[in-house]
Amino acid sequence: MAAPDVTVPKTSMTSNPHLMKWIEDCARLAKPDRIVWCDGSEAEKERLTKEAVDAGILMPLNQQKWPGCYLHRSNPNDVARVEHLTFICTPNKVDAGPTNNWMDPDEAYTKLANHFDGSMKGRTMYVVPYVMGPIGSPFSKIGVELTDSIYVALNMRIMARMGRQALEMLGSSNDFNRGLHCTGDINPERRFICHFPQDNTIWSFGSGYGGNVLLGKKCLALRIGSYLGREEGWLAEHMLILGVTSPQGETTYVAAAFPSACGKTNFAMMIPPKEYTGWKIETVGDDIAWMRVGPDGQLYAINPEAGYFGVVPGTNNKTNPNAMASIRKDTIFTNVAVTEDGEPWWEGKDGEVPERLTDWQGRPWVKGSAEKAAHPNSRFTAPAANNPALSPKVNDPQGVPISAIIFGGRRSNTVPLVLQAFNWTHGVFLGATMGSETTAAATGKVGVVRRDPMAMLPFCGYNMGDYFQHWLDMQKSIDKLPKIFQVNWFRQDSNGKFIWPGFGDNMRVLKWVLDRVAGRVAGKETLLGWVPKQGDLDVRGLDISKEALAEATSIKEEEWKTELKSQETFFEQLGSKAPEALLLQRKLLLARLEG
Ligand code: OXD
Ligand code: MN
Repeated sequence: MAAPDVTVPKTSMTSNPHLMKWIEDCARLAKPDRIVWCDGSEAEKERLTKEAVDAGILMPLNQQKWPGCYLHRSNPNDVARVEHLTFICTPNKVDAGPTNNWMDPDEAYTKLANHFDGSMKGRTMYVVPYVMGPIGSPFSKIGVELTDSIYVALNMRIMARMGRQALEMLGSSNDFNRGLHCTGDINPERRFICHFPQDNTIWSFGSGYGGNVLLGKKCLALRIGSYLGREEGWLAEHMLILGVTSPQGETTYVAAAFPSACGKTNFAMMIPPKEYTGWKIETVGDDIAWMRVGPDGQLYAINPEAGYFGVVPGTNNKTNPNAMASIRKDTIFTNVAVTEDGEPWWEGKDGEVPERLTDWQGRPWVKGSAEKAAHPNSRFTAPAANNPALSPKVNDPQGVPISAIIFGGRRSNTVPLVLQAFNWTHGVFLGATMGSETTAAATGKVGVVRRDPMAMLPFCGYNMGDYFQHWLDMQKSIDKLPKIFQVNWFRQDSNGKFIWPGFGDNMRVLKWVLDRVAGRVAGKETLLGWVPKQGDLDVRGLDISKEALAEATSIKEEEWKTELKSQETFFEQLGSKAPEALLLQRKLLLARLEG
């Protein structure tokens, strides 16, 4: 093979031979003009930001009102995750399973190498070392992303513990995720997000959108993470983590899975309603939880991320004041609109809709226009440190003990407001049979119900049947099992209006969850699980009629018969990998329904 045109510059940060060799190999393939090590320093951030502004990749927003905030406009064909172009490349197709796209690893490496070949000519390759998880934590994993995107380097600096600290933690070890990303020509025909779990490797080509290119997030922390979790006996989940402290000072930690753009960030940063004076919610994480059994037999969770890559539209001082505070400085906005005064704007922002804006594609926009000014999947990348409700435990290497796990889909019908599983296996069944209406976070039709088990359909890096079995098996190693719940904030009335107010009022449901965890209230047994007894769901001060509450919590047998059919189709797809214990749960429910 020809000698590399560009040599990897020496750095005082590392001389790790495995890392050097891999960077050399990638440079030989992609042929960048320059290679730049990222150290994660403030000075580096300033330098890269200036370069990005000069190149038109970032646009400064109004620096008086939004200090350190910038706007990035992505290519309009590249605004969401591309599930149909995301592949799990395991030697055997069955190991990726029927819910993932699969490519043979040799074929994938060859195909993508053709795209990567010379793809960084004239460009800089940034070496972005990062840690997912607190520094020095036994939960944490190290990754290095090679990217030609300055936007990726700057976002990774917010989303992960990036730079020198990662190389220090890595030392001379060969145990790191190898991520190679090239923006290419942003041609959807040449876009591939390929995972090679057996090599702890990710190759991403042809996109600049966060979920496809910030490789620590969905690719490492969920797809590769879930694969490693099964091998090593832990769980990588699409879950927020929050701590809730009672007026008596007792803190309980809860993890909750919701599909993309279904309010994880809002729930994780929730401010309880005025009836809950003295209660406090603190955010550990808003998107991903890594959970392991601790020495005391409890399940502990960390948030591997260091920032929030959140959906902007709908965020305001009513729905999420803590998110509003989090994005007020040092935030990168992607695909929002801009006011004439250089402020970011989006649908659902506080205040009047401006008469005139520049829309997310840089075009003039006038009030009343049928088109959205901000893209429905426009995003903020904000440092977790900005969050006024940040948990003091966020950097704890041991994580936080999880007492309850909540599964919640976006369902306009069928699924009641809240219920508790009868036991762990039933809880795994509730998670495994979750359905949800699709959102703008992924390309494709919005609002279609699909099965989205544990909100992991797009993120499970191996066979979904094996994943369910892994969840079932975890029971044996956890002495104090978290209680499992299912919620649905999104039920609609016959006029298509949401019945439950959601947002801060979800505290009322969370309070019942806590009461059940602590054994403070009894539940009412139904076909589906335990639900609040009459009067136990606290609706003090809430403007909701008895009838509406009854509708939000109702269980309609006809709807459940349809639901069970859809569950059956899903389980059939998994063939012999569908665990017997879950099939049995479905049969038992069917018997209860028909009994
Ligand atoms: C995300 C997603 O960006 O789930 O978190 O799409
Ligand atoms: Mn997510």
